[in-house]
Amino acid sequence: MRRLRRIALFITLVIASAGLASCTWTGPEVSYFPLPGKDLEVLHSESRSLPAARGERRSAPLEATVAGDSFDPPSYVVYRTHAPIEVDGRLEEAGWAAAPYTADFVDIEGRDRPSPRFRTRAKMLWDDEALYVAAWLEEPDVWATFTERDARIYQDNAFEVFIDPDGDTHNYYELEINALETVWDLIIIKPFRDGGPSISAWDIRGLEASVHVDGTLNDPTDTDEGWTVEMALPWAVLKEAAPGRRPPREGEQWRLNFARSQWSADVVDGAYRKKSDTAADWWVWSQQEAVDMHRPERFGYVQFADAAAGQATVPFVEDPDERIKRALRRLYYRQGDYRDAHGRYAEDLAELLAGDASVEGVALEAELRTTPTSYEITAPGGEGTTVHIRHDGKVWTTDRKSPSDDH
Ligand SMILES: [Ca+2]
Ligand SMILES: [Ca+2]
Ligand SMILES: [Ca+2]
Ligand SMILES: [Ca+2]
Repeated sequence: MRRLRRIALFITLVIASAGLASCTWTGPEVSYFPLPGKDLEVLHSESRSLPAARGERRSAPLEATVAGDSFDPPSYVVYRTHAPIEVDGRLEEAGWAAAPYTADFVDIEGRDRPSPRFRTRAKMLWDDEALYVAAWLEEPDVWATFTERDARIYQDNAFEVFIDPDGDTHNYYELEINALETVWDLIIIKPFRDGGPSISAWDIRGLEASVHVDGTLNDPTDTDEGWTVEMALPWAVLKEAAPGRRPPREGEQWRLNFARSQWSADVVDGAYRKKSDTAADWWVWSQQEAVDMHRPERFGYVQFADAAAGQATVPFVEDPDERIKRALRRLYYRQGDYRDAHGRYAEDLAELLAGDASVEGVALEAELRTTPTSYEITAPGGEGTTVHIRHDGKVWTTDRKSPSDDH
């Protein structure tokens, strides 16, 4: 234990020497946070040395990471619609009326941050053709500027969807839309912390996306109510990175998150002008614990139900392996910090204080295999599975009886 303390102290000193140690830590995982004023880059083009949110700097020694995991992911059961959805931005279909709203969006850094100024909620439905997404964004000043597909839509006020069908944190989709119905769709091969890249040339062929403005667009002379987004994302595209390369089935769960970028604007000569010296607010369905949407392990859970919306109430069922994945994710972050401090990955789980990595009482019996350039940590999951995580963050499950898998 004394040796572990020394290691932790050493890491503390390394962090302190980087000028980061005087900060308060509120999250469960060690990672580097963005530098002030760089939150756009964090969200959309970052390497692992993340810049910090809103001028804050936070970090912590390994010893401080043994606190409980504050991540309490939201879940949503997606029901079927049997009547067609007309994607016109108006949520007038009976299916939408019967579909529940998600919880209200919260600040991207979590519930300890101030509540969003404006309300945002979303709904989902599905049928054999597509996943349907709807959102309501309260907004007194509806404005937008971008008109070209694959522009950096988040630099306007935008609604964003992130989908990781198999939950491995690699190969996930991002879709953004502004009030002019301009979209940016892309696939992220790996989160930027793990090397990326993202590919904007990837398009959701057959995507339908519409906006209805409850008020007036780009007209500051009145006060608007907000805007609604309605979208159809075809399974023909979403299945590409899905388990079995097929649409989901009853009971299956995908990882998904929603976000909203919200900028401040002035009115100059009768038109909106985005404030250039103010960072955006980011409001999300599933909080990310940092100003970084590219932590797919923190997306929410959606479970697909064959029941039609309004016809039944299907309970969400937590997969016990997900808690093991959360514990392994802590070790992944600790390995990254260990490597930053020592120039190599730890070869012994004790060096990562793995005994403190369990999540909510779930026993973690992890094994670590380290090579000079990589590592993989495994742990038994529930019902005969083994859960894996490796140096580039990919996390997956195999059947313990047949260790071969498709990864
Ligand atoms: Ca509609
Ligand atoms: Ca994936
Ligand atoms: Ca694209
Ligand atoms: Ca207006």
